[in-house]
This record gives sequence, C-alpha cells and structure tokens, in this order.
Amino acid sequence: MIPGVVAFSENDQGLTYATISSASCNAKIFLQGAHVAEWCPVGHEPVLFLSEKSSFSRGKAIRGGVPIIFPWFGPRSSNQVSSRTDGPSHGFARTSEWKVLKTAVVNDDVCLTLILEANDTTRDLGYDKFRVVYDVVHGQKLELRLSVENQSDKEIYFEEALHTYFAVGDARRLKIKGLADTEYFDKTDRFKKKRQEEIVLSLTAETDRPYVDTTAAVEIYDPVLGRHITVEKQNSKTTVVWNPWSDLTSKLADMDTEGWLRMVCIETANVLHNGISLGPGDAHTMIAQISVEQHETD
Ligand code: TA6
Repeated sequence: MIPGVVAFSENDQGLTYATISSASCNAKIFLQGAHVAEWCPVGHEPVLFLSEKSSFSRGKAIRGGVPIIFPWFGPRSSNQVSSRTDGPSHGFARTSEWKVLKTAVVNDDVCLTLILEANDTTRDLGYDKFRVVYDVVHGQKLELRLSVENQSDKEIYFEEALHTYFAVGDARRLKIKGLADTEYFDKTDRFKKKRQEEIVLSLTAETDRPYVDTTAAVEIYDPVLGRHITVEKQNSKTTVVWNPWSDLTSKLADMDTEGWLRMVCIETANVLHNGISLGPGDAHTMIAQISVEQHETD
C-alpha cells in the first residue's frame, strides 16, 4: 500500500487486486495470475481491452488485459524434458495466486513485483523448484518483465506469452506493422506454415498466428481511435496475433458478441520451437514495452 498511489482491495468474488493511480497512469492488477487487467496512461483512452463479460473469480482466467501464459502455450504437448500432456490450456500461471514481493514509486512510475513459486498444483503438473518473478512498471509506458528461474538440479523447458489484449476502435480497420516477410503457423488452416508477404497485416477474418523467429517490434495503427500502439520486446522470438472474429466470439461465454471488433491480441512470447530450456540455476527474462501515441483520426 502506498497511500494515494497503490491500494489493495478485494472484489465480491474474493479476488485481491491493486488499484494504481499516479500522475502518469491508472491501472488495475489482480494477484490471481498477476493479471494486469487495466492500464490507462494519462491523456489516453484505456489501452488494454477488458471484456465486460469476463469472470473475475477464483480459478477462472480473466478475458482481457495481459494474461500470463506459462509454462505451456495452448494445450500442453510433450517436449524434450517431459512427455506429459495433462493440465489447463495455456498453463497454470494465469489462474495461480501470485504474491506481491514489493511495490515502489520511481518518479511517476509505479512498480510492482510479483512472484509465483512451486506449489502443490504445479508439483502435481510436474513443475517444482522454479520461481517466476514478474516486474510490472506502470507509467506513461507499460513495461512487463517476466523472469523464470530454474532452482532445480535438472533442465526445465517452458513456453511463455504475455497474451496482451489491446483495445481498438474497429479490428477490421487496423494496420499491423512489423511482421512483413515473417514465418507463422496458421492455426485457422491446420497449423500450416506460411510467410507473410505483405508489409502491413489487415484483419479480415478469424486470425490466430504465432509468428516465429521474430524479435521485431509491432505497431498497431488504429484510425478509429486515432492512435498507434507500439509493442517492443526483448528476449522474445515469437509474436502471436489473435482475433477470434464473429463466429468464435459467439461461442465464448465471457465475450460480448461484438467484442471481437474492439480488440486484437499482440502477444510477446516464446512458443513452439522458440520455447525456452533452462539448465540448473539458469534464468531467462522476457520483456515487453508498450507505448501509445495519439494522431489525428481518419
Ligand atoms: O493466443 C491465441 C490463442 O492461443 C487462441 O488459439 C485462443 O485459444 C486464445 O489463445 C485464447 O485462449 P483462452 O484459453 O484464453 O480462451
């Protein structure tokens, strides 16, 4: 608790969250999943999409904001360390209770550090002796630093993603730059490997694409809200682009039928062959830096 800047509360479903209000931004982060649910830099509209129909209850992933996907992406699949395929889609991190290690104010930035360590649930799923440290810097920019530490005496393997939902004016009118000439797997076309030839990606249908072996920043040009959002990253080789479009959205209980129009996920990740293996005592930090700039609307 930092009076007037960071306040901890509990919602009516018993979830604890921190409300952040500073000279640079307002934000909200739930301890379940260390889930940044809202971030609104001063002078801008909210940058993150949050579904009005999302659950905010124990054990249910929040629909929107920045879900932390760890230690596998999508359905669990076997890898060089384990042949197991059981466990929740997108791993256990986003529905686990994280602990607050520290809160700090640096100039107008509000920094929270949260940690997730092995527990009965993770051990039952084969993950023991690890620690994930998540540093979130809430300011005019949003900086997310996900550090995984291998505290065991053998190799661990994991996938990870900061599954960020961005708020947009109309998903059909976006121009997404930064993925030209980049290979991706098309999950809407039997995971076929393809290469994006166009300089600019426009969304015209359900889009579900892990772009691999790319370290490029991505820009989302939004002519309706008159702004562009930049997602820079470090130590991430995968960028996932997802929009469920109308049909799939109609099957999602926690999304309004029109919700797909107002969001796009640009996910900073290491998945598929970009997954990470860590030797005993090693650590890996993936970083996403999100910023927004207004320009005149079309
Ligand atoms: O990142 C895209 C994706 O893997 C899609 O395939 C879709 O499943 C999305 O994540 C959302 O997953 P969720 O489990 O949050 O509904």
